[in-house]
This record gives sequence, structure tokens and C-alpha cells, in this order.
Amino acid sequence: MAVRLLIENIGMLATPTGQSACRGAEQGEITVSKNAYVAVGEDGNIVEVGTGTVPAGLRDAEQVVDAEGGLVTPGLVDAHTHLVFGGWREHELALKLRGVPYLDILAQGGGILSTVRMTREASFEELVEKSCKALSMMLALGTTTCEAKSGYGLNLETELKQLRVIQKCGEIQPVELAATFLGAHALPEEYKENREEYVRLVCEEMIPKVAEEKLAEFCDVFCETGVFTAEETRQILEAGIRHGLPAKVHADEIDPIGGSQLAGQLHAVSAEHLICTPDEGIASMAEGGTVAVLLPATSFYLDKTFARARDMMAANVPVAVATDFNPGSCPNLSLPMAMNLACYKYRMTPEEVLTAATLNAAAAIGRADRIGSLEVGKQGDLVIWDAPNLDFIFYRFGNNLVRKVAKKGVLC
Ligand code: IZC
Ligand code: ZN
Repeated sequence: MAVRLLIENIGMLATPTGQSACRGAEQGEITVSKNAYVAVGEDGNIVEVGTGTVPAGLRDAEQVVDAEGGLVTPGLVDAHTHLVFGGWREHELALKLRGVPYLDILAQGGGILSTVRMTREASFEELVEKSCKALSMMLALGTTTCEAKSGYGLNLETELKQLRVIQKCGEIQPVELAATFLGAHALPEEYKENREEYVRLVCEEMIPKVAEEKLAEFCDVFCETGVFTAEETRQILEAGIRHGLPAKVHADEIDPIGGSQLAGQLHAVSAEHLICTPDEGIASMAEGGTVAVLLPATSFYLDKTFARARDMMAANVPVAVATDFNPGSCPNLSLPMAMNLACYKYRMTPEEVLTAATLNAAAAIGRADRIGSLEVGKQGDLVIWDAPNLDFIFYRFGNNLVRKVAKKGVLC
């Protein structure tokens, strides 16, 4: 096969390996090669990864890139974002600094509900343009695949609009997108006195329509005090599963009301946030094969404690790290920033975090067979860093050390 891209003179190639999430000690057991090269074929998949002299046949590649002795890793996978939204919420910063809790702002009709109002008002085109701008910033920071949730519509029309924006963005720019339906992100104001009716609407009208139009791959619920109870979460996620949408759960972000236990019981593909997860939640996720998607930049921004990543890894729960990019609790879209925080605050090693932001994140969005590691047959999604080794990108924080990014062997 003709070679689309050859990257040579790689000082260090660092990658997890395999086609499923790594758990326990495996999470830190990555493959590190020195003086390496990687070649991507015309179909966008990796055809060879090696060390030493590059074989003559590969040198005829359409494009040859000199990594100048730098680090190469798989393209980063951001497994939790709220990419599509109208407006911003910078006015909440002053409230936050005065100590007003996140859930109080929501209970007063602000927070998520203010973003809902702005998202309902925004046109499809405006949302596409704004989301693509965020995606191009993510790409420049090494993200080549990104999960994106709906959840700022809270009515059928606007939830579908958000999901169609995600679909459109996936077609017109390089970052690959995985859409998640999050119609149960908050109780909309018009259903304030009628929660059961909203849950019914999500289960019986929204989920079937989203599944029928193939607009999402997963179904998620914000299981939280004052938002959706564990019982409501179960009802909604079970409806999603019946319609072919595997479950994800926003669990234990502020209060531990049973979200992580439920995630394990339903064999959810992931449970996300997990800031205050109890032992029973960790045990349940381990048993259910659920990936823990941890969001350290949110703990940082909300000034909360940090998830029990080491306890989760010790219990054989695969850990992923993502940004949680959204206009309220985490207006940051840099996955390297979240990776740095994971290293410093979760006490994860650089190797464990690399797996968390690549292969385990890919598993959290059902793509571990295609992306998340640099191995023959996987997609040629990779990052060339302005760094001599893996430790370096964890040691230098607050700078963008990404030099070049390729998606399916095409430099972006
Ligand atoms: O807009 O505040 N936690 N959902 C659940 C969020 C944070 C996003 C937001
Ligand atoms: Zn979220």
C-alpha cells in the first residue's frame, strides 16, 4: 500500500497497547521506543511502527516529517465535553468567588438553565461556527477525537439541533466526534412542577427519535442532588439501552447519590466526574467493567476535592482523563492541562495519564479497537511534541508543547 505519511527521527515514541481499556498495573505499562519511526497508509491506518533505520519502501511516502528527536504519542482523546452551547457564563465567576455553590446557581434558574436559554436562541449556523472554533483550539492542543454531549436544549427540537450541530462539525473539520444524548442534563423550567412528565418525554419521545435518526452513540444523565435522582437516572438509561444507546452517567460530581453504583449495575460504558465516589461505587464500576472518566480541571475550577484515582486503579477500574469543556463548571478545553492536573493532584504517573487520555478514553467512547494507541492497523492519529520525552510534557505546564498533529495520517 502507498504510504501517506512517514514520521522519522522520533526521539521517543510512547503509547499504550491493546484494543481495550487498561486497568490496574496495566494502566502504567506503556511501550516506549527510542529512535523510532511510524508510517501511515493511504487508508489512514498505521502500516508500520519501528526503530532504527527506516526501510527504503517507506521513504517514498507522500509526506515525510522529521520529528527532530521529539516525543510522539497517540492523538489525544477527550472523552467528556459539552462542546455545543450558546453564550458563555463569565458572570458566574464573581458568584463563585463570593462562595455561591454551583448547585445553588442552578437552583436559582442560572447555570445550565441559562445556557439552555442561550442555546435555544442560537441558530444552527452560529452553533456550528462556535463549536468548530473550539475544536480547532482543541486540535492545536493535541485532541484528535472528542466526545460531545447535547443537554442544553432540554426539548426535542433543541436537543436535535445540538446533535445535528455535532454531526455537521464532524463532517467539516478534522477532529472525530462521538455524540452523546444528554437530554436529562437538568429539569427544564417549564417542567419544574412536573418532573415525571419530563422523564417520560426523555424516555418515550426524545430517546426513540435520537436513536432512529442515529444522532447519538450514547445516552447520559446528570445524576445529582436537585437534578435527577438515581431512580430517574436508571429509568432513562434503561430506555437508552433498549434503543441501542449504551449508558454513561454524570456521577458523584457534587453529592454521592448512587450514580457510580448504578453505572456498574447497568454495565455503563463510563461513569464521569466521580469526585466523591464511595467505596461501593468503585467496587460496582470494577464489577460492571465501567471506565471512570475523571475530570480534574473541574475539581480545580470548582475548588473541590480530587477524585480517588489511585483507589480506582487499585480496584482495577480503568481510569480515563478528560476536560469536561463546558461554559459553567469547566471553561477549559485543553486536555494537556487536565493531564497535568491528573498527574499532580491524582498522583498518577505520566505513563498512567497517557493511557488515561488515549486508549482508556477511546474505550470510554467505544473506539479502543480503532484509536488510542500507535499500533499497526489503528488509525494514524498522532501528536508530535516539542519535548524530548514523556516526563517533559507533564513537567512543563501551562504551555502548548504540541508541534504537529496528524488525523488519519493527514497533518492538520
Ligand atoms: O453547564 O454546568 N456539571 N453539567 C454537569 C455541567 C457541569 C455543565 C454546565
Ligand atoms: Zn459534564
